[in-house]
Amino acid sequence: IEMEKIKYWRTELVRFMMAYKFAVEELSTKISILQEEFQHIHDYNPIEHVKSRVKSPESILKKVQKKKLPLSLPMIQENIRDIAGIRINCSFVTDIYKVANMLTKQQDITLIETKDYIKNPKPNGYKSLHLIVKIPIFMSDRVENVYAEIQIRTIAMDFWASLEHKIYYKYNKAIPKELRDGLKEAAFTANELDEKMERIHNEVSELKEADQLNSHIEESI
Ligand code: 0O2
Repeated sequence: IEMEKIKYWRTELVRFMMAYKFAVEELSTKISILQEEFQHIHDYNPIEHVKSRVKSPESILKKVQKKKLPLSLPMIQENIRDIAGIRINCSFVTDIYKVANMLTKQQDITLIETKDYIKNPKPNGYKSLHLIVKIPIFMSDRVENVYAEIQIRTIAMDFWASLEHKIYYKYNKAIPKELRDGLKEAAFTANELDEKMERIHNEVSELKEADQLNSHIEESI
């Protein structure tokens, strides 16, 4: 009987983790399609880089403890919503919202929650757009609707967040004040860079449009 139980649990656990692997794969494919098609139609790619991961069982258990959840698969499935995680880096802030919109309007993606840390940055300076979505995974005998977290940010925001993340863990979650101040200043500088880059990008786009219009006029006369 014990062996039977272990076998059952093993199958269920592997199936549980598989659903998240499939969710990441499904979302990655959706993002690749957007990248390729957008490039073809608009001759421009709003997505610079994509990273994805399935949270490790160790990290899931840590979060279970932190959130004081009972150790049951349905509870984990309902309360830990970032087991499947996708991070998208865009070149410009406006692209972040374009990409978010292109994904959330897809029929099989249900938007559950938006955390806009770009409009409302965290006190430490953290900026990013987080979407909690739900997507169906079609298994052989059932459909699992699983949560996934999509983080969308600029390259500058991502650069900042990865450094802050490293420092946060290096100092065991208690960053000294001078470093915190330094990071806040760096977040401000990253924001300035984002604004400058977007301004230049818009100027170039306007020039390109004017050029196209001019050659169009020249062709027609
Ligand atoms: P890790 O180590 O990256 O996996 P939740 O705990 O997810 O239920 P919460 O904390 O409200 O609820 O979620 P939120 O604010 O959307 O943050 C989720 C993730 O965003 C974090 O995952 C980080 O990856 C990232 N994040 C949020 N705040 C910060 C920040 O101040 N600095 C950095 N560098 N990243 C941040 P985890 O699981 O907390 O951590």
